[in-house]
Amino acid sequence: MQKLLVTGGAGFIGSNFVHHVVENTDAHVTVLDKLTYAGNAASLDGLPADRVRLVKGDIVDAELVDTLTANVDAVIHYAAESHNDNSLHDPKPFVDTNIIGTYTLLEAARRYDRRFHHISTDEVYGDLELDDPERFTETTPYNPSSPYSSTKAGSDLLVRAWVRSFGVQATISNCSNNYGPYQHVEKFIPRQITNVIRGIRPKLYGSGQNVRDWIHADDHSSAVLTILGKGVIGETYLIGADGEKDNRSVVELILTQMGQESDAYDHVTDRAGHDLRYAIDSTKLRTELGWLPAFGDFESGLASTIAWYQTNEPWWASSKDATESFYASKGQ
Ligand code: NAD
Ligand code: TDX
Repeated sequence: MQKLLVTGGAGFIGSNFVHHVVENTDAHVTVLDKLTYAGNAASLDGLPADRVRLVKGDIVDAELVDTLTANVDAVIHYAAESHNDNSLHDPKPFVDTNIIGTYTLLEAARRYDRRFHHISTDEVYGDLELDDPERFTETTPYNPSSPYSSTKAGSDLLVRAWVRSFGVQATISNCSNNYGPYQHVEKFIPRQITNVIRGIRPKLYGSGQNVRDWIHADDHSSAVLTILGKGVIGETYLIGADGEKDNRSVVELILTQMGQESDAYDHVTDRAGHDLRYAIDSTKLRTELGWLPAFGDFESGLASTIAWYQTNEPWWASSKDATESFYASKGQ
């Protein structure tokens, strides 16, 4: 596959994927991105102009999506409204982009018979108890909690139906929480890192016992390339790197790695409907497709992420004040 259309390629995980593709393949990439508050063209700075092209546009624009899809071998669909907290305050953009946008792309993939890979989340499975020995697998029933995760679940089901009903050549991956460079400061890890840089105390929702299963964004990218190359059409693959950590431990690690006291954080209002724990069993991807994560060690991945935010303040500075004003208005 030499020509790829990457939707949401100016966002966090999409831009990491574009960097990964340029570094590890010969493919040419067209990025389709609306450049919402979460998109940033600067995340693609430094990439070769003869290999990466950015088209500003909306995935619900069927005419534009058709034109771009007709000219590539495969569509890798990252674009989404991605933040749970926003979905609790204004769900409509989540329905528009995550459901109607995915529908629009599927119709184009169907029309031009293009390979399609859909990027999704472990949140479609709901949450687990802290002491549950089970982890999510590809057969766990869908049970999403938030407007965000319910629209992602809906988009996954559209993909499955388009494979079965129309023979669209699609695969799906559901990944756990990503961390790494280019993540918007609204999200947990970059919010706390940039808070410490700005002299603001980190903010932990509720008790902080909630567990997330962290994976470096570059490992997510290598998994997606593996699925594009070797994945079986119609199959779903869970992506995870055995990175379970409770939120309080992550905040304490950030503080100590940044030279602060480990308890120098505040507890703030909890998220409504806050999922307790996510945990991924990625055995299928590892045994059937031979994928392995490269970033085994969360602490060193976190240290390099902290260093990235320290040296790239111009990338995030303009979003920081608006993000913190929004959180402050919600008591968070
Ligand atoms: P992000 O919010 O950082 O980026 C989303 C990108 O999509 C932005 O560049 C934005 O401008 C673009 N976009 C939004 N609406 C659009 C539209 N209508 N048309 C075109 N572009 C549009 O999100 P992210 O964290 O990089 O997540 C990317 C994908 O990965 C999403 O599908 C998300 O559900 C999934 N995912 C994220 C995580 C995570 O930890 N962040 C984990 C698993 C899965
Ligand atoms: O300031 C904060 N304090 C805090 O305690 C923020 C922003 C979050 N949290 C908690 C909430 C979660 O338990 O940290 C955890 C992680 O929060 P987010 O970064 O908002 O991620 P999450 O809600 O887990 O969802 C993420 O992973 C799955 C992505 O945003 C989704 O797009 C992806 O599908």
